[in-house]
Amino acid sequence: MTRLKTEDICNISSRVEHYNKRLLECTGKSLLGIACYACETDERRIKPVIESFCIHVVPDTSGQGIITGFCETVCAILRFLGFSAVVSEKADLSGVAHAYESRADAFMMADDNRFAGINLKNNCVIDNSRTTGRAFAAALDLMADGVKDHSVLIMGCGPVGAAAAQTVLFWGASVLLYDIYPQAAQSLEQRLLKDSWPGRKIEIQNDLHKGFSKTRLIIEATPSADTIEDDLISDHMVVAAPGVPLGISTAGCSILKNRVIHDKLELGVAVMAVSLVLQEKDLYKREIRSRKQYV
Ligand code: 2YC
Repeated sequence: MTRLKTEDICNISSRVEHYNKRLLECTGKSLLGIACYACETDERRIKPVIESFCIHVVPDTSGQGIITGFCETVCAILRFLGFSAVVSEKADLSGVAHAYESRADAFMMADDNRFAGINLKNNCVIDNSRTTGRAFAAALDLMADGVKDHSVLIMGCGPVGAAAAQTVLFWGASVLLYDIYPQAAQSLEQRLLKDSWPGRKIEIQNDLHKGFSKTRLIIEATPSADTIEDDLISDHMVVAAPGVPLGISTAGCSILKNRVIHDKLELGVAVMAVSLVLQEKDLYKREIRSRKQYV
């Protein structure tokens, strides 16, 4: 998991409107629209609830401590979506206790290992890695006019890539699993094969060049830069890239134009927030069901 730096996130708040417009150009949906699509719900159902849904973003001083601007950026994304969100004046347990005492609907918090949202009414825990994988799978599905019956190359088989793989499988795609550490791809393959995916293939793809020749649909979820070299980028490739740093160069992005989506917080936070509102009953239950098969 890449730890964000202040310079990674310092422009997000001021550019969220601009990013929203880019998402509309690339996918036909807004940040909220993509989040609802990822959660298989409808904006009309969510919008009436959002304004009164209060989320506290609680600073966490443990481990390597506070990332300047992190909580404020998460809060700005939530407010852009229409949520009643605040950065807690208190950190750590004091901030969590304050969220309960002020009857917040949920709180979000990130230490060095996890970034999670917790619904204080039903105790649902929403994990950023899972929501980020789901969010970028949704963005890919929208940019590609549907992943169903296609293969998707999953670059990076960590928690984000795993969630993206599961989501595109849900939506009828086959997956090619690539990781710089073959055992990471093998372990994800084994976990995914515990579910049944009739008519879909789950294959390990050790050779990236071959992977790019097999499919134009890519989830780039690695923590490395320059994983997709410019000369491998074709003008019909579609890339959803949750990996930090972005694995594609500026030149590569100008070849892809509206067929590449990347951000460092926005989409994952948006799906966290919608998932918290949804009470996660259906999605949560389905994930629990499938997670039982993963453990
Ligand atoms: O400011 C704070 O409260 C810090 N404790 C926040 C630490 C976040 C560490 N995690 C990350 O940088 C990112 C997550 C946003 C998702 C993956 N890595």
